[in-house]
Amino acid sequence: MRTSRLLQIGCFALLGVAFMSCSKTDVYDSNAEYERQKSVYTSSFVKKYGEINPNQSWDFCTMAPSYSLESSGRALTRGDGSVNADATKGEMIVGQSTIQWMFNNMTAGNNNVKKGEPFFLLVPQNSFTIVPVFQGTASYYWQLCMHVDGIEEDKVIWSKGEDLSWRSENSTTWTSPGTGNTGISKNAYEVKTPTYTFANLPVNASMYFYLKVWNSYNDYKNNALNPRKLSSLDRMMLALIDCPRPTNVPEGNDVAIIGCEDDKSGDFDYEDLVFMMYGNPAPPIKHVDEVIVSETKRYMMEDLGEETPDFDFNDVVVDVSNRAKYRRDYKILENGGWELIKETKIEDLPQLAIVRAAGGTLDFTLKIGVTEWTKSKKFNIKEMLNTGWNNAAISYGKVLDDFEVEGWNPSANNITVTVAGKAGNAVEEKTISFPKPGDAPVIVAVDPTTNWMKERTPAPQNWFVTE
Ligand SMILES: [Ca+2]
Ligand SMILES: [Ca+2]
Ligand SMILES: [Ca+2]
Repeated sequence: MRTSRLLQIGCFALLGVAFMSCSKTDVYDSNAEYERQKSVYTSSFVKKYGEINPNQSWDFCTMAPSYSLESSGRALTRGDGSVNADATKGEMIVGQSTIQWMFNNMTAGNNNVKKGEPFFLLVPQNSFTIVPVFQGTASYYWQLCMHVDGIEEDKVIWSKGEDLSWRSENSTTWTSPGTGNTGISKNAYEVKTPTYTFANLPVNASMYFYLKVWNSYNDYKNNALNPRKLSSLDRMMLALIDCPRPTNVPEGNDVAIIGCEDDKSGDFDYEDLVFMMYGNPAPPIKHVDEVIVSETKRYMMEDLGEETPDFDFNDVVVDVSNRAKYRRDYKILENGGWELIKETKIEDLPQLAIVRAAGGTLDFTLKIGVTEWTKSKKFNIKEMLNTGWNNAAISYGKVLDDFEVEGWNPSANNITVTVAGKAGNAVEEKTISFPKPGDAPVIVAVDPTTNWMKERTPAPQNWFVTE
């Protein structure tokens, strides 16, 4: 009784100010319901992730530029059995002459940036094989990935340390460098390594390699935010095409050696990972004449649809990009190689949004800048899309839908999501905007290299707790 009298008094006192909004009872109730949901959410968040630092920003995105080629627009999926990025795995022993050749051409600690000209490749008609041959000394953890135009999901070819071992000349013991700081020794006489043969990629499609890099193996295991993506399109790799053919690569094959640098501010010796690529012929290596540079934020949201929040942050996942197209001019060298002379912006491209996942069961409308997108216009509201519900596979390259955006300001994060009430209950409808520092996050912004969570799996502790 006492409480309600106090409330009454408060209401009369505020009457002059609050009259306009009080008269619209539906809006008033809706706000009250939203405030209630937010406070439930906040206390659940604090219980799970701990007290919120009042200065904590929920924008973790680095806006690191990422490089891509203009797509031919062919959409090929794994559903088409004749075209896929699956490799046949084998094993090979790489002998000392190849390792020595590599050491001579990519001496550890030598700056080889001049050899690291940007490149992409074309898928040949024949099969070709990728063979890791060397792992340098670095605490970073990485995966070698391949993007092929027309194939939705990028392929992880090989992860650091995987099935790799070496032995010195007079030893019969094979040692694995593992996932940590240890590299392959300079005393390596032979390297025992997996081989990956690709035979079903779309012929003549463009492809490129990149390393996805975490600071440590633990960071990878804990799904740490914002792994770096270092690409052959951005001179983070070098290709040497005159490598002598090792004796156990069949005659008729061309052999290229590709070296990778794992750090944008590193030493550019390109020997952090070295792999061999062979085929008859090997995939042609081309210079990149036009490249699209994107700065992308991945927004991941909770729709506040659950009484007990699950913090899977996959109820809406949308990538929004600023993009521009650049032309690159080269000097063509006598040996057929090339040297990048300059890079010129040709044009700004429209801002682009790609809806990646929608793991909620309430309809919603995204508003990014001035552009709107509503789930029910394209999908069944109840369907949980690309979040691994019922053990379905998540495709992190999937484009559920894409659309041009106007007026997005990445530093203002002017994005909202209006979520319908359960069973269309208008009182429960709410509009969620990007959280202020110190508020419990209903939306977070990350790099597009960060994978979203599987359905009902809470985001890891390390996203929100920094020690
Ligand atoms: Ca290096
Ligand atoms: Ca959720
Ligand atoms: Ca969900």
